[in-house]
Parts: sequence; C-alpha cells; structure tokens
Amino acid sequence: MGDTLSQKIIKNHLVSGEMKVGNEIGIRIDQTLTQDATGTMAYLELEAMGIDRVKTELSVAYIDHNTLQTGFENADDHRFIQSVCKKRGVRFSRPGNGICHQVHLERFGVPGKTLIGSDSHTPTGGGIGMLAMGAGGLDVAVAMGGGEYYITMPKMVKVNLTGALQPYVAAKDVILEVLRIMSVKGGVGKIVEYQGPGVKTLSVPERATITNMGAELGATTSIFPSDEITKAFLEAQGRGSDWTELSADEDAVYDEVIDIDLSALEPMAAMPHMPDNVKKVTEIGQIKVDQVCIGSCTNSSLSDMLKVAAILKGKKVAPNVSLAIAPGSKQVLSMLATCGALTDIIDAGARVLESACGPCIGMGQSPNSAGISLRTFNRNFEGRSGTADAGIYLVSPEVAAASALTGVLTDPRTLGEPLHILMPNKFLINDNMVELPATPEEAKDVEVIYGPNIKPFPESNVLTDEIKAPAILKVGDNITTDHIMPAGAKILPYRSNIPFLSQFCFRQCDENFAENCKAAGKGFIIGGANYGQGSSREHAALVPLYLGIKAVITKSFARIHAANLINAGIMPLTFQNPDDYDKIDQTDSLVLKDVFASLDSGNFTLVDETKGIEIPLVGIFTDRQKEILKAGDLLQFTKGSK
Ligand code: MIC
Ligand code: SF4
Repeated sequence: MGDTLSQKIIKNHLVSGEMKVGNEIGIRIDQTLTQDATGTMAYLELEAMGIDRVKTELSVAYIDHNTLQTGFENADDHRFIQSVCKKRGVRFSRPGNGICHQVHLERFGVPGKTLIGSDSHTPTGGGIGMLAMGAGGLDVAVAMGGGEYYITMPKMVKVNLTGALQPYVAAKDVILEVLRIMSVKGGVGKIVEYQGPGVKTLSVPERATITNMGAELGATTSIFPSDEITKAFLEAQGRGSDWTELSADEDAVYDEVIDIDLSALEPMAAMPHMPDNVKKVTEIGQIKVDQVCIGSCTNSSLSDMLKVAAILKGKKVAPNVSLAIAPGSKQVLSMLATCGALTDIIDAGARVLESACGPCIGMGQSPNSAGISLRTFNRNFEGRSGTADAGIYLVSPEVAAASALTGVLTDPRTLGEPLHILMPNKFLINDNMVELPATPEEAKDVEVIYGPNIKPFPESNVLTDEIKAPAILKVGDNITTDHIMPAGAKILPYRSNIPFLSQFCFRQCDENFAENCKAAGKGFIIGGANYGQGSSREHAALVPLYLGIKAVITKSFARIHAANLINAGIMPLTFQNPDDYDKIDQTDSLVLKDVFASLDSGNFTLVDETKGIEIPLVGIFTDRQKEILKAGDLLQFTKGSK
C-alpha cells in the first residue's frame, strides 16, 4: 500500500508517535512564519522561553495585518518584532512588503518542507506542495526553538479534479464548490489532497487560492503535488533549485474521495455569513452591490490582479460601488505598475490600498449600514468587516470586477471574450524589504525594544481537583474565533494587551460577558459543534484564561482552537451525548469533579447543581497535553522541561 503525498512528507519529518489516524504525532518543522497580529505574542513567548537563536531552516516575521497605525501601538509592536527578529535569527518582512502567505509562496516556500504559521491560512503553501499548517503563536514559538509540532494524525481526503475551468470560472469557484460539498466543519481532522488530470490545468496561484481557503473547511491542511507547473513558477521566481517533484503513490489509499469536474463549474458566491453558504451567481441573481474589495491572501496574486485589470480596462466603476483593491505583495504591485495594468485599475476608479490584509480583517473599508460587499476574501463571518449588519459575499476576482462595473452581482461570463492572462517567465525580484537578522556575534549587542502597549501575559491556570463555577455563557454551533475575540481597526492594535482586549471578548454574543466573568471570578463556556473555527489567534484562548474560564464544554472543537485552549491551560471537553447540550442553561451552577482522575481516564463528570443532574463529558488528552494542563500552560510546561 502506497502513501499519499502528505503521508510521505509527515514520514520524512516524524519525530514521535505512530502515523495512525487519531494518534498524536510530533513532526519536525523546517520553516515558520508569523504575522504581526499574532506575532507580537509569539515573540513575547519566544523571549519568555529564553531561546537565544531560532533553530529552524527559515523563520520569517511578516507585518501585514496591523498596518493602519492609528496610534503608536502598532508601530511599537512592529519595532518590537523587528528587534527580536534581528537578535534571534528571524527574517523580517517590513510593512508594505505584502501579505504573509502571498510573499511566502513567492519568495520562501519549498516543496516537501514543513511550515507552520501563526495564521490559519498558512496552508497556502500547499499550493507548491508544502505541508503547511496554521498553529497558535505559542506552538510556532516552540517550533522556532527547535521543538516538534504536534497534530492528530489526520484522515486523507482526495479531491479528484477532471476537465478544465471554463472562461471566467476561477480557482475560487473550485474551493467554493469544495466548501459547498464538505461544509465549514467537513475538513476537521483531515488533509485534503488535490489530484487527477485537472491539476495540470491549474497554475500555482490558482492552486494556492484553493489550499488557502481549505482553512475554511477546518482541514489540517490542503496540498497539491509539486510538478512541472510548480517548477516553472519557482524558476520564474529565480528559485528553480528549490523545486523537487512530489506526488502521491499510485496506490495510495484515501479515506474519502470527492470528484469535481472543473469544466462543469460555474461562477459562485458564499453568501452571508458563512463560507459554506455557497450558491451559483446565476441562482442568487442581480442583487445591488455597495462595495467590492479585491485582494487578501486568497486572491491577490499577479494573475488575479491582471485579470481584474483586463476586465476594468477602459471602463468605469458603477457610481453606487466603492471598489478597493489591495495587491498581495510588493512584487505584485510593482509588476502591475511596470506593465501598465495598475493604470487600468486606477483609471477605472478603483481605490488602491496598501499590500496588506486591510479590509479582510476589518482594518478599514467597513461597508455602509446594511451594505452589500462582494469580496475576494475567505471569510464572511458576521461583523468581521467592521459593519455589524453588512452582508458579505465571497467571490472570485472575475465576479468582483464584473460586478464593480455593473453595480449588481454579475456573472462574468456575460462579459464576452475570454481573458488571456499569461504567467510571466520572470517575476520582478527585489527582496529589499526583507531584513536579514544580525549574525550571532552582532546579535549580542541588539536590544529588544518593548513599547508601553506590551502588557504581561495572563497568569497561568492552577488546576484543581474540583472546579465549581457557573455556565457563564452558552453559545450555538460554528462559533468563530472572531466571535470569541473580535479583530478590526479598533481592537487589533491591542493584541499584546490582554487586559484591554478582554473587554471585547464575546461582545457579539453577550455584551456583558467580560463583566459577568469578573463578577463570578471563574466560569465555564458551553458551546455547540465546531467551536473555535476560523482564525488561529491564541488570544481567543488567552483572553478567556485572563477572564477566569476553566473549561470549554462543547459538541466539538476546531483543531487549532482546541490546541490553543490546552496551550493556555483551559480544558476543552466534549459532551459524551451531544443532546446533553440542551440540558444546561446559561448561569446554571456547575461542578467539575475529580479532575485529576478524570484527566487520566478521559471521562469527566459535570454536575449541574441548578438542574440536579450529572452530565458525562469526554476529555481524551495525550500524556503531553495532561502535563501541559497540570503545569498550568504550555509556557510553564516548556520552561519546566528545559
Ligand atoms: C484571520 O484571517 O482571521 C487572521 C487575522 O489572519 C487570523 C490571525 C489573527 O487573528 O491574527 C488567522 O486567520 O489565523
Ligand atoms: Fe490577512 Fe485576511 Fe489572509 Fe487573514 S485571511 S491572513 S486577515 S488576508
């Protein structure tokens, strides 16, 4: 029996555990990336662990999220990250150089290598055959220090692609179709591998769009083979020597197979407020549009931008639409400028934004009240745009550009002649915005600069054998980390200030959450299925820790968030019988009994004193996780085991 592509890469990097589905395995990490919204915390953790120099083959810190700099906070955090990078051996991609995933794909990713990033869209690297995964900041810090990264050995899903995309149908439509089929929780505990004759019809940027948005499936990661197309891309980036051919064995066995005929796909959109709420553009009809945003790590490549420019060329943006475009990297922006396509974009009336995440994370460009915004992004969670009642539709660059011209949701196939966009044989290469670290000798004199916005970590949890606390909050299914710890221009600058952030925790679900936690001193959160989907932000665990949350009890968890909870010393527990969820009400008085014995057995008992009932819970932790929980958190555990 042969191996799938990801099984091969895992095998090459396996440090501990057995590669059996469901087992915890530890893998060696070759590369790491961070972005600034999670990076400040990750580098504080690196400093707290006392790591002198990073031990990975390559680590890069990107500044791409917090670039608005509405006050001193962001600039201070950038300076802090820059100084740690210089001292500890990390490359520093300056603000303006581009979105982490786009730049990493262009300049640093290598087929067959492992990459973890403190950002959930790190699987973008799967577009060139990397095993690239999103992780919490603390896990990334541990990997930078040479520690292994732990995942549950995933199941393997094959998406068998046949045919070829028709004109004006895009890679975005492929991943929207996968989301329609699998749903936002369908990928949990799985790796999605793209295979079949359709693969060779897709360029690297198209593949990267698909693996990027695999994050929305909840998948551990997604991956394409590394083939001649990957080789041509890397050669055009001046990195031909980084290429190796990689594919799954012919007789590899998959747990699930999904067939997609690329020729049969049509332009689609994910409707408010979930990425799997997918319909054909023709089914949704010509709804009026207020705003169109093009960019984000999903769709900001040169070829995406060239398609957009070709659609806009010589035309004018509809008067009712505000069109904002953020090219994904400095390379993309400068190539657009060189070939004149930027002029076509500007002349049509687009607002050109900095090469950064921008509107995707609510850093500006919030739509008008009840506005309809079409975005080429990957998440349309309620409120994420910064406008609580806006309706966000996720679409391809082709749909976005066509609709910006007409002012209504438009099927780009009505535009007529197909577009002919060719990938360049040579990209414009200029890495002058990536700062190299100091040599180990010079590094001794480099000072790490802390700004006043950097506040101490919350105190670690002390595990007790009995925890008596109220059900401080009860929420439903598919709660995202944007619900738990919102982002956006007002809050994002405080990612290194947990006390400040805590006021905003769960605001959208219960505006009294923080106050209730403070009044009770400690509490439990009760959730439905797929709790914690979305972002990798460990703040969605650190802030609840700060507010006294001891355990989160749900029907099921998203992968990265469950790991972040354990890393923060909060127990993620699930109902043995999912129907028991209905028995608990918010404010019920709860007692978790015999915690230490339960940690060993995996079976917990929750007493609901208000209802006078006992509810069986499950918490199956590996020995390593038990030790982390007993130590208080991963930081204490790592310090203790040094
Ligand atoms: C996101 O898209 O939600 C983010 C912002 O990139 C996050 C990281 C963060 O919260 O800083 C992610 O996807 O992990
Ligand atoms: Fe940035 Fe948006 Fe991508 Fe997150 S999803 S990394 S906010 S562009």
